[in-house]
Amino acid sequence: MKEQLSELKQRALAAVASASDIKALEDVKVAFLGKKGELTVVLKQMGTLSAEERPVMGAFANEVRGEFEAAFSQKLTALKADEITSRLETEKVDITLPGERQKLGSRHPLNIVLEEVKEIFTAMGYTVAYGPEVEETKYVFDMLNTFEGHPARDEQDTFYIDDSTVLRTQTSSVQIRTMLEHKPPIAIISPGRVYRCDEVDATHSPIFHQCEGLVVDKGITFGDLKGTLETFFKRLYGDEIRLRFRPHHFPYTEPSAEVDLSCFKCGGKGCSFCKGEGWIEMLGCGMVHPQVLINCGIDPDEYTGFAFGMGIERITMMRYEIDDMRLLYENDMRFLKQF
Ligand code: 2NM
Repeated sequence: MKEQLSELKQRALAAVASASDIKALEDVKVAFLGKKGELTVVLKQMGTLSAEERPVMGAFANEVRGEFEAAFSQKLTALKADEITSRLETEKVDITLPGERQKLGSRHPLNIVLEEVKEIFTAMGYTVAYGPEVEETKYVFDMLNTFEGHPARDEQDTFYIDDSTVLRTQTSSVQIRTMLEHKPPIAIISPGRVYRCDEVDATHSPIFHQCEGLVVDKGITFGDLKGTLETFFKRLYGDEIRLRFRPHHFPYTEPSAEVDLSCFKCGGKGCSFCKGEGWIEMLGCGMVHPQVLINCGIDPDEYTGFAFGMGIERITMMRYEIDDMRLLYENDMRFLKQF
């Protein structure tokens, strides 16, 4: 048995030494020390030995097992180290290669301008108010004094969901909702998306953005409206800009006006951008019609107010000298990267 064990030991150690990877090494262990392993089989034969031989052979067998296990764990450590070395070799990264620059987005020009509009008005004490884009006709038309038969209500001009629901054509419905919910003093702007049945061209889009404003308090006058808009546009476009108020008509304001700005390109002399006029039409405004105040539960003998509405696209196009509105919606990177 001693020779058998010696021979086994030689073979086992040789097998450990020649194992080329961890899997092969584990297989060697199973072949010698597993349940049906060669050494296990020999150890089971111990019972057939005489009482004198048994402890001697037992001690020798344990020595063989000890040597095998020592060789095994040494080889395992070596193979693991080899594996790390070869992974470091094959997976190495060249840290001297130039990095790939992260492409940063930029803000959309409409958002840049809207943020600025909001900043100017909040600095003047206004609150920003929002409301639904799918809106009840009573908030978009009726309460704003825009009754049946008014062209703005026409199916040709407005997207109807049903008889009493529309995609809002202006954000005035937000002003109405605010007046219904809050007592004066009120000073809000209501920016947001609005919808009109228009064909797309260089100056029209069925979806565009508006920012309306509303101030209601005791003793508010047309002079407050003029001063507010003048302050606003000078902060937005610079002190050189001049405003011109022209009489106009809106059902929800009385008196009403349209406001032109002196052309930012020629300063008012007349050029191709302002079509020789020297002025560019910018927004509508007026004193809130007493009936609109009454509709919202506000006493027009006690309170007066002014309101205005402007297109964000128009302000943006003037600000950046953009001559086609479609550029604002096409998301062409060559255009957007400039902002
Ligand atoms: C405009 C022009 C003039 C306006 C009026 C009101 C309200 F609710 F107070 F009656 N909100 N917005 C208004 C006035 C809007 O847009 C061109």
